[in-house]
Amino acid sequence: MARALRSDLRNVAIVAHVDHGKTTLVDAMLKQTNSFDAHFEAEDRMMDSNDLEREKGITILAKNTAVRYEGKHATEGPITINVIDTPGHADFGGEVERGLSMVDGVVLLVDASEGPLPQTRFVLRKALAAKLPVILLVNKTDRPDARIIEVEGEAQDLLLGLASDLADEVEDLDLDAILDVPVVYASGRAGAASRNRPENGTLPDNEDLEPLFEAILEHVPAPAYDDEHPLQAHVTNLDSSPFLGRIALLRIFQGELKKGQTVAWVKHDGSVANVRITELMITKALERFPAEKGGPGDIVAIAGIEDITIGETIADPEDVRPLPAITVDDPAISMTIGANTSPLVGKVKGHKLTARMIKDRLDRELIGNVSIKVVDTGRPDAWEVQGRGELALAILVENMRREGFELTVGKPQVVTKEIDGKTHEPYEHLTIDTPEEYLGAITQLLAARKGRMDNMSNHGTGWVRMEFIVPSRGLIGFRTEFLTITRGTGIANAISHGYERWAGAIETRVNGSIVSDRMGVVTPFAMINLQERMSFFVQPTQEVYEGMIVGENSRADDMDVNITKEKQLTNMRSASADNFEKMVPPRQLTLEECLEFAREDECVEVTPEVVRIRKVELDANARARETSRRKKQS
Ligand SMILES: Nc1nc2c(ncn2[C@@H]2O[C@H](COP(=O)(O)OP(=O)(O)OP(=O)(O)O)[C@@H](O)[C@H]2O)c(=O)[nH]1
Ligand SMILES: [Mg+2]
Repeated sequence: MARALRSDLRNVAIVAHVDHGKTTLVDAMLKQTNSFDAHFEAEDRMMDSNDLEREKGITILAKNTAVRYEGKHATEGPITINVIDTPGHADFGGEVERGLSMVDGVVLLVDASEGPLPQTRFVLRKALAAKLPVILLVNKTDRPDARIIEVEGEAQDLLLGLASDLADEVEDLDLDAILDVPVVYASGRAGAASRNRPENGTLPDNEDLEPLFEAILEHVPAPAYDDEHPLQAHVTNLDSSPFLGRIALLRIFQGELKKGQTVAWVKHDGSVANVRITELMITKALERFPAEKGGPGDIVAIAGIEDITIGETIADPEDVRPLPAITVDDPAISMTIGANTSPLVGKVKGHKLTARMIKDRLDRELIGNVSIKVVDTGRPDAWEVQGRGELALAILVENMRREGFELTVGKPQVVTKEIDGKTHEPYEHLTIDTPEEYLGAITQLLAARKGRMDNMSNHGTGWVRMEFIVPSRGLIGFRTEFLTITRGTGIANAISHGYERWAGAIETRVNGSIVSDRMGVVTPFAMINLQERMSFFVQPTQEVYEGMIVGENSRADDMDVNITKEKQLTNMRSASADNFEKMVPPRQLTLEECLEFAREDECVEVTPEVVRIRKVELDANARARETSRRKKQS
């Protein structure tokens, strides 16, 4: 047996905190390697290909692309660089972990103004624990508020800190290599990179990405393999196509995989089945092309195995050697997703309504999404879905809604654990950047949510950075209030901090709900009469039902109102045209805002057309009885 190298190949993942410019950098890498035909119209953030990604402007799924580098540093012929673009938002951390299982090195992007943030730490820790070499890329040097030297220093400190943290956990960690990381300065948007540090707010002194490609070729090792080792490939991602069905993305570690070949498929439960690879594809730029075979180090897509899932192994039937399972961090937030039980269910024809359809859809999600779990609730029409964070779960609901589902979604809750007989709950490490003037208000807000300050630093620019350790529960519904307090200027980022003791009751929303006391249609007359004491979420002419929440009270308690009241008109001409002007425009809540708003006894009705908040118990009398019963108890 002899060790060999695929020197024509490099596998690298781009990792960073959210919005630091990963996907934009990949655009530039694609363009500068002539990955497209002359007539191809390159867009911005090409890898963010699904609808929600484009709308929200963030990456949700890790994706791979391949560029063929033929530039001046490819001295021994062209080199294929497989590039994995990963999401930066902490809720999709599971995607990053999976992305790392495909590569031999990472480019760690850090925004030249924001510096390392919680997710930077998270991804860097994962990369170092997997012993992947790191290239530090200080990005967006063109930002007028760039502070390049400081940010570089902060990144080095982070590396040092993590390396000494990990030294005990990870065997033979190469500390010297970690501390000697190559630094590249870039503006991904301008497609420019250099090894020389630019002045703050300016572009690098070189106008293409050659220095980055050079660093990748030099510091990311070519995939190594053993030339007599039997086939070993890991399923790292899934996709589907209308023609080919389920597609599995594999990283081949050892041996060769050919189209038409029969291989051993090692499933999660340890069982092994022989299957035939009907189709094999390789990625070039944004598309997949049929191919005959793949070798060690290659990332290939295969079709023909309908039930294959992430983390499973494809091996040689004669000599089956399974690869280790891919692990991801445990989910922290859960919510129930079930059939729509509101009186307005199925108003529009053709929606997906049944519990069966919902269960099938959730089961399908489990296959491609390693970071969620589905748990039985004991009810036939609702399931508990657990994920890393609120956003991850909201995205699932949003996707289902677009596919035509009607759902009832419960308030997000935390997933608790019993440790030594005591209840523990998940905590977050929250980093806040804000203008100094809001410091007091934010400290108060977090104290109410049981957060404790861990660190505070003043950039000297009128902005402060505060770090808190806070129960995940305290962050449910946090964002809306935080943005109000900081007038939209504050930036808050959270990342898992593990489990600690249950922090006790947290009061998140001080105002009560306004509940419609009957079914009907909202009238402007009723809204104008009520608006002094409350703010509304509904528009005139919108349909409402008993138990539906139509607004937020200015006091703490809930209030049932008739929002369908008509004005008694004696004279048609005095109709209320003038009144309309007095009407305060209602607040339009997004799905995420609705989920944040809902209290324990409330839930959210989701249909492709509307999102409504409602009481779990719709009947006003039943609710009143329950309230008085609880008052008596306490
Ligand atoms: N000034 C400046 N802005 C940039 C640069 N590169 C990207 N941006 C901007 O930064 C924002 C985020 O860019 P993305 O490429 O989507 O960032 P990302 O890291 O992929 O974000 P996620 O995938 O959601 O984590 C966009 O508005 C870009 O236009 C740069 O070099 N300079
Ligand atoms: Mg992105």
